[in-house]
Amino acid sequence: AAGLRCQAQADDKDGLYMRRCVELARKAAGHTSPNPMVGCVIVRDGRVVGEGFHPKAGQPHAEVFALRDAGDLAENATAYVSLEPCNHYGRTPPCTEALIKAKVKDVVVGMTDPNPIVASKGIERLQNAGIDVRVCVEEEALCRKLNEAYIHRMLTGKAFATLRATLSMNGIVVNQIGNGADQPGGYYSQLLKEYDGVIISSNLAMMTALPVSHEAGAKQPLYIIIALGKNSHLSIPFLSEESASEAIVLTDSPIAVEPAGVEVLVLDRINLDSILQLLAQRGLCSVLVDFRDAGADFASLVNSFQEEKLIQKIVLEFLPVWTVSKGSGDLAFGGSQSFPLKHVEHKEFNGCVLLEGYV
Ligand code: AOF
Ligand code: ZN
Repeated sequence: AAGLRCQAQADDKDGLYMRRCVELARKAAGHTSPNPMVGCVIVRDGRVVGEGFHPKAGQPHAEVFALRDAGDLAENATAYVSLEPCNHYGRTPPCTEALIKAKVKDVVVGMTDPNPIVASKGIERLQNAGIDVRVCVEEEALCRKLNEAYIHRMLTGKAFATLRATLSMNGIVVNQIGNGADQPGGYYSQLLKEYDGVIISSNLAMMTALPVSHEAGAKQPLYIIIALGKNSHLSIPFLSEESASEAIVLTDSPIAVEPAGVEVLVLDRINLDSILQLLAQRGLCSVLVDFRDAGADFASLVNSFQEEKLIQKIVLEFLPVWTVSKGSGDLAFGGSQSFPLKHVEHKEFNGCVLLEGYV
């Protein structure tokens, strides 16, 4: 696709409109899986005449909303789309045909679609119809980051996993999260909004209110509760019978779960690889692994990720506390070898430091 690539124009109008596409796409954050987030802007004579985004799987794609918004003004216009337009009949008809029918002049694409049934066929179809297509190089990384979870699931068949833990200043894993982190606007509340599921230990499920996002319009994640060995009974006090379908329990031996109605999956061998495949098969693109109240079993399950790169991203929160060490029983991530994280960023939130990076 090298020949397709555009250099950013002098006034960087392409970048401006592509960033707007990403902004529109993000309005549906947490709602689109297994589909990607996609935004579309229609520009004619230097003016935005239509905008749209994909709200939810099963509903029309971004291009369709933007073309509807533009009406007749789409003719001879430029369409910006954060992802290559699809060229297949899925739950919805192909966007390429909608763009051709609307007689747009050219199309600027943020990135090609890794979905094998689309993969560059959308671009080819548009070109064959005489539409000029270019990939916006400058904003490609932004478009990839927007859909990092969707891309990962498409390419690996596994859910994109982020490990989250809280550490004291002396590097011990602690079970609380920072002050206000789970309130509206808090980093934890914001994080949950973006993820399709959250993996928690049975210890956490038994003792604490289940993690909830308090952000406007948030859809709550599916709770994936890991119950390993020992216990024959698990009661989840903060889950009502009506909301039993919001959780599944993964276990390696039969277990009675309360409330009734919670799905229990007994797997021969529970490892992170099989869990992430199972979640991807169920249409989850992303999952947050919350390390609070991890017992030794949960900790070793999570620690195994290093061998296979099963976790893609790590978010650590450092609380301004010093843990009085009880000695060997304290949970840490262990190990003697280190590998560097990539694209590391840090933020401050309410006196806590957040460090995030990619594996
Ligand atoms: C686009 N624009 O806004 C989205 C696209 O089942 P369907 O019909 O919704 O098709 C889902 C696939 O379409 C999805 O896996 C991805 O390849 C593409 N999503 N394409 O042109 C959009 N959401
Ligand atoms: Zn489409």
